[in-house]
Formats: sequence, structure tokens, C-alpha cells
Amino acid sequence: MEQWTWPPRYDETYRPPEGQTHWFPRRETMPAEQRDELIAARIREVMAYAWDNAPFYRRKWDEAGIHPSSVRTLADFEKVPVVRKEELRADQAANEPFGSYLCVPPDQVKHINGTSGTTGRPTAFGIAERDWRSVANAHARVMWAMGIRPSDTVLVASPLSLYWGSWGAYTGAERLGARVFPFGAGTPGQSARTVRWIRQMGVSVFYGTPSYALRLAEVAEDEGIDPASLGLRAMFFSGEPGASIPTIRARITGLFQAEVYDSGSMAEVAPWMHLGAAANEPGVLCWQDLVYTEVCDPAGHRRVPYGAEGTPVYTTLERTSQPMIRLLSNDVTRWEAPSAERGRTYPFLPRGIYGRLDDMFTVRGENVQPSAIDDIVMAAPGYGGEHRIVISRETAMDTLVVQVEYDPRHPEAALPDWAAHISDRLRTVLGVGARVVPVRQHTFDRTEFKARRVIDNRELLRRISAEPLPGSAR
Ligand code: 8LQ
Repeated sequence: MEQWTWPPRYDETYRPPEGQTHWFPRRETMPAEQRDELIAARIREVMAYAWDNAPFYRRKWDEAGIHPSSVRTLADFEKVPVVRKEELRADQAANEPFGSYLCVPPDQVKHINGTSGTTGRPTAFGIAERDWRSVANAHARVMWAMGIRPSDTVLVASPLSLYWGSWGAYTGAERLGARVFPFGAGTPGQSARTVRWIRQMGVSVFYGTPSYALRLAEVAEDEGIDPASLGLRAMFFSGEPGASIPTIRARITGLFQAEVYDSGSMAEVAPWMHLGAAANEPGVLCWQDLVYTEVCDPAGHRRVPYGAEGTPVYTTLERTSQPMIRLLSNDVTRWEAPSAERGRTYPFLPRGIYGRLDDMFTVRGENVQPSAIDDIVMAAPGYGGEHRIVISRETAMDTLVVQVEYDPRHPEAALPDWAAHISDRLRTVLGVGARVVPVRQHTFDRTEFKARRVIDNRELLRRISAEPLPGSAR
């Protein structure tokens, strides 16, 4: 039974017939303009709810001179100020443990997740049972669109601790009626076991990060196992760019001979999988009736026209415990208008999310996203599995060095030409000059989670030059 109510309510016994493509056909295929009208009405309800229950939002909107009743259209909604992650963090520090944007009594929080907190104070997600169920239902629905069915065995191969990504996949697979295998990732020696268990348990669907899939293929090959023989039918990803980056996507499909799906947004924004692709093609759809996504100009936070690049701003339409209303992602993407030809009338991000505003760097006037370098470097025949992007400032100019592992089968004498070829590709495609340095395979650590390939030595330089010299006057 198809539902769309506020607060959300789901029939937990519902499941479409196996052969049906859409979980909720009406919500997924209605004309986009008609959906937008319904979304505007839903936003009013969500904002009124947040106003009544969350001092955080009341204060913020009061200061901006906005009251939920003044937001009548999606055009009005663009004027609502964005929420930054730092604000959430500061609000939680002042209002332990869940912040003053928690809209339910604390005793209704039944699940706790959080950011990993490697930088700054971690943020806690307090999730009421109702929200846990809506996330499960939403994720089941998006996974259904990826072709996942109750007959599948879904391996969750990302950390099963604070990281909400794993739990979203877990609870979605469970709701869909599939068999769930919460194997996790990140424990020493686990990858070799993962490979064996995939075979033994007849796993048909993999969930994790693209970096981890590539790592797993390496481990399988080290054990003499062809990744394609593992029997994976579909692989879906979130957490970092990759599944919609052509070279990475091609490597994964080539290695595993499986369908690849991109998904993911931010952990604050559950259901995070609202961006899951519908067809076996790169890119992701914005499931606007679950989380309303606006691709915005990073300065003014107004929506950019379809076809243009901007940063996603997210509004949860089904969250009752910690609703996110215009949360700024600082990611970078380009969006396209909804088209019925894609089978679902949602806006489309053809290249997925391909970078972050704060990871972007400028070398000699050219803006560069690290994922664009990944795309070129990983396409080189003889690529050895990892690389690092090092930005330095030796004189007044930034320089770019890309250290690339090479396959040991590659003759050493041919390496200078090999490096020159990659360097030429970088210059042709990105317009930046880069020195490419071949390094031995396994020089760099592999990750079981999200890759960190950029080393920005300019930061170090900035810090050193900001410090007073010993003995100098202050
Ligand atoms: N990020 C997340 N998903 C991405 C994708 N598909 N493509 C490119 N970048 C992506 C719980 C979900 O996996 C989402 C998640 O990873 O949440 P986090 O840990 O809060 O990290 C969010 C950031 O990961 C996003 O802002 C993107 O930069 C990236």
C-alpha cells in the first residue's frame, strides 16, 4: 500500500510483487511539477513541526525573520537560511547530548549513531523508532529500484559502529525481505575472510565504499581468486566519489562483473540513500519525496538552473527526531531536470557527487577536483592500485605531484614514458601540469573505508609561516 503522510507512517507488511519495478509507483513516477506542489506542502508541515519542537530552528529562523507560515512555495523556501555542520556541532556541545534540534523527548531516542569525529567534535544522531522505521522503508524502496529482491543475500562491508551508512543498508535490506550479512569492515585481516565468506554464503549483493571494493579485488587476486568468480550480481556504494566516476566504475564492473549503483548523501541526512540510481548507469537520482535536494550556488544558497554545477542542500521530509532543513553539504555536483525516460521523475546527478568544495584546489589558476585526477590516473594501463596527490608550494606557485603505483609486470625501462603519458593526459583533460612519479606497488596503504589521497603540503607551509620565528618580536 502506497503511503505519503506527515508524520510518516508505513505499512510494514507491504512489499511489491517481485516483477514490479517501482516500490511506490505513484510517488516515483508522478509529474515532477505535481510532486513539487506536494513537497512544498510537506515542507510547511516539517517546518511548523521543527518550529514547535526545536529551539535551534526557532532561533535561527527568528533571526532571519522567517516563520514557517511565510514559506508557501518552493521559491519561498530558497530564502530559508542553510544549516552548517559546525552549527549542529556547536548546538550539541551547548545542549548535550543530542542538541536543541532534537524534536522528540530524549527517552524516545532508540538508536544512537554518529560521525566518526576524526576531525573536531563528533556529532551524535539520536534516532527515534519512528525514524528508524521510515529509514528502513525508504532504503528498502531505493534498493528495490537497484533490482535487489528478497532472494538476495546482502553483504554489509563497511564499519558497523557509528557509521550510519552500514546501518541504513542493513535495515533497508532487512525491510526488503533480503538475507542480511552484517560482516563489517576495518578489522585487521578481515578482508581475506570477507572474500571467503562471500563465496561460502552465496552473497549476491555487496555494499561498501568503492575504495573497499577495489581493495577486496586485490586481496582476492592475492589469494588466487578471480573477483568475477565471487558471484556478486550487484554492488551498491556510498561514502565517497567512485561509483559514478567513469574509470573507477569501469574497474569495479570489470573486476567483479557486477552491476554497480551509486548512492549516498550525508549521515545527518538519513535516509542517506535517497540518491540511489535507478538504472544500471552512472549517476544518481534525487528521491525528492524522501529528502528534498536542491543544488545551490555555494555563495547565495539559491538553486542553480538544471544543467549547472553547485552544492547540494538537503531537507529531510520524513525525519521526526532530528529533522535537517536546508543542510549545506559543501559537496560538488551538477544536476539535470527530471525526465520520465529515466523511469522515475526525479532530478538526476549524471556524475554523482564528484567532489567537495573544501577538497578542491587551484594549481596555476585551474580548479581541480581530486576525483578528476583519480579518473585519469586509474585509467592508465599498468596502474598499480593506489596513488597520492601531493600539492606543494615551493616558490610562489603551487605545484602538483602525482605519485602513482605501477604494476610490477610493467617493464621498469618503460616507466619514464608511462609517467609522461599520464602527465600529458592530466594536462590535456584538466589543463594542469603535474609531475607524475612512478612508485612501487603497495607503497601506499589501502583503505577499507573512504580513501584519502590528497596531501596538501601548503597547509604545513602556511602553518610554519604563521608561527613567529624564535626570538622574533611579536
Ligand atoms: N559522499 C557520501 N556519499 C557519496 C557518494 N555517493 N559520492 C560522492 N561522495 C559521497 C552514510 C552515507 O554513506 C553517507 C556518508 O558517507 O555520510 P558521511 O560519513 O557523513 O559523509 C558524507 C560525505 O561523504 C558527503 O558530504 C560526501 O562528501 C561524501
